Amino acid sequence: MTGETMRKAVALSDSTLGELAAEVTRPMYDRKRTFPGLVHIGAGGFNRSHLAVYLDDLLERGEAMRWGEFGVGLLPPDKAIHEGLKAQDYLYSLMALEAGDESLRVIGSLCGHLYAPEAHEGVLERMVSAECAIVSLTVTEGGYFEDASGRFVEENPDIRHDLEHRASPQTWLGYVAEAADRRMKYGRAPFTLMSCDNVHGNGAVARKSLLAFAALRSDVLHNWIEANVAFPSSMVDRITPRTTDENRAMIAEKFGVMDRVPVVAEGFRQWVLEDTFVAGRPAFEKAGVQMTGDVAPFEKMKMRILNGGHLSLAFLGDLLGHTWVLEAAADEQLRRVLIEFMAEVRPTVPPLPGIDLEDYSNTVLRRFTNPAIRDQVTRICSEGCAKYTKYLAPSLADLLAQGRPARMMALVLAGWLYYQRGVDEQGRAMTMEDAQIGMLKEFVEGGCKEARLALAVRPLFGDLATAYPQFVAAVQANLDSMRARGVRATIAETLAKAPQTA
Ligand code: CS2
Repeated sequence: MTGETMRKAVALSDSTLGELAAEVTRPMYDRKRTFPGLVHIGAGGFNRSHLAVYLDDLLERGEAMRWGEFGVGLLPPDKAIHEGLKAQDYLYSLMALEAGDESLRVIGSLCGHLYAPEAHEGVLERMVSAECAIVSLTVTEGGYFEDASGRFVEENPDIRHDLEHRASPQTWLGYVAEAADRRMKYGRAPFTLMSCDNVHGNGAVARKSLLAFAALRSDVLHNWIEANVAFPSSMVDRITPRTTDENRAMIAEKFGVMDRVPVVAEGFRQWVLEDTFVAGRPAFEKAGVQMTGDVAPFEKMKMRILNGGHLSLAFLGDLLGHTWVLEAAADEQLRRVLIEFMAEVRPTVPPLPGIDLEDYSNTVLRRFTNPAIRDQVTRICSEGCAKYTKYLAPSLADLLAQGRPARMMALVLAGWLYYQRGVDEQGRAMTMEDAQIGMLKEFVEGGCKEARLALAVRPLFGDLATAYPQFVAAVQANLDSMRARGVRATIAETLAKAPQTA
């Protein structure tokens, strides 16, 4: 847009909604009449491109004014989100990006937000309030305090802190357990705890962690939660890159909206949700949520093909110098890696009525190559240890147990190991973000040469090193080849051996 046509951006707030350009969608319902029936921990980009949007859809339909969302931030980066939202009457905009079709929608479903480290009691009050019927979570793959064997990591310092400081916790577990304890003592109805994380069996995982934590507080609390709280599992999906200053500038220039905390996402969204709620729920199905009795097969499909597929591009892509997922997916060699990787893991995904897994894979490829979405390769690479465990390890275990080829897995895994050197093929330092990387210490300190040193780390790889020596040898061969001849030559060689998919 040129200087002349550039409009003056309007700072987002309740009182300025009427001044927004006609093309900007905004809440038409009366936000003052919305009640926070749902308290959500982790109102970052994904929550605000997904759950909050479904709630906004329902509010727009006049379906249920009691199902607004009250957001809670636990971590330092949430402070800026809190301040931005507060200054904007908890309004924010969502820019949906599809090639040639960018749209902006102001979302009104947030009724409030608190930055928990500065408002412990306020957060607890919200969760204990009579109107709160659902506490929901987006705390990431690593946020459940369980190791790869599923053990609750009770020695974690944050968990110890929360056991000792019940009224000023740091983790979601501390808050939810204390809120449940107060509800129990006040004789209030329980709530449903709904995990919205991209974790296999997210409801069961949340339940297990919460029960383990509650048991460390008291048997009575543990038993009350076990008997009263429901934990629906779900499969959630919407690619939501990190918001950048460039996005903010585009929203101001193109749509005339000045928003401190906007969210950008692809147009596509999907939510498959188990229908087990104890204290009522919004009519999610009216907003396109697929309510089901068994989410597991949907999760497998999504995590193994889409999230695994993302990883198949990301580490190799970063090594080859790509900044954006789109760029990586358009790189002819990496595109083939992705296609072959998805074909390799497909047989480990159970059939789903009405879904063709090849079509699903093609949609994933199309979504990754959405030219309007600038999704960061570093975002996908971040927290690789947690992601490896959730998105690659389960399909690898099935492939090996079923005696199926795992060539692309060996390449991708070698790529991840080679990536740990921290420099790309041009010798540039890459951005490394992984809270659990200490697990690969021995391998990294040994110069990232010996796959065996990594693959013997049981919390990540279980008994892989002893049970499947041939696979270990294949990873080692890829790693040696990357060191000796570079990443491209190694990919080319593996692709030459892989079955050629369409
Ligand atoms: C990505 C996901 O972080 C990742 O590794 O694969 O965030 C992905 O974009 C979402 O799961 C899409 O729903």
